[in-house]
Amino acid sequence: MRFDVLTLFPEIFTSYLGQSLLHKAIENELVETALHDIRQWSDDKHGRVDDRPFGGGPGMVMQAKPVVECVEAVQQLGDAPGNLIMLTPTGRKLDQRLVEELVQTPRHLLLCGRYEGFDQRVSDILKPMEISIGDYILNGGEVGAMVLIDSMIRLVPGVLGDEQSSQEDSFSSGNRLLEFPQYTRPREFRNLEVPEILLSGDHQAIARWREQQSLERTQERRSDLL
Ligand code: JCH
Repeated sequence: MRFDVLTLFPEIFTSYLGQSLLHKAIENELVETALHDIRQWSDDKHGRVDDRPFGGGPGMVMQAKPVVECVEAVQQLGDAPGNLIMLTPTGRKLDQRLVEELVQTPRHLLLCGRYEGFDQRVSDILKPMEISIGDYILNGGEVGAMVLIDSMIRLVPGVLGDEQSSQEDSFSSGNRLLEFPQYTRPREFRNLEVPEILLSGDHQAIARWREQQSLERTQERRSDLL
């Protein structure tokens, strides 16, 4: 899986990409990432890529020319142009079903804006897949791009230590229930005991208890999932 990230702030990604799970996946050549600074496609001597909105209003808009030219240059790298994704509050809402769809494609270009977003002609020309990570406004696309990378690499075989765990997650297509509660040592903490059944060694009974907990939690917290 290859990600090309197009952004005005590539340094936002360096700490995240150096994180151990992802770092190992990059070392093992399961994941490849490349950062591209959109400002390098500015033709302005001060490196500006934004301008005031036609029609007036607050804030600035990212200009079409540097963005479109940056995307086209990055598409020329590598063997396939890749799937172009624009992070935007007006896109298709991200959910696990969409994540599972996206991992079927081996290369993605993640286009991150700033200011009040892009000149409409970026979308008109490049026809990107427009994705929102949720109904709230961020200051730019970078956090959304990291959410996309993070949710997708979990599904790349070999990236997680344990192949099963991503399939058993809440929201994976085989599982429509919330996770059951988990416990680890010690058996007692601040007078709170681990449920007796988890210490019983009765694997069938444990599986039934967990299923019941998942159902109750989903009913109470996320009845929209049922
Ligand atoms: C973004 C902004 C006010 C945009 C600029 C680029 C994505 N799910 C999600 N929430 N927010 C984003 C997102 C993605 C890219 C950009 N901004 C800031 C601010 C806007 O209109 C009122 C639009 C936000």
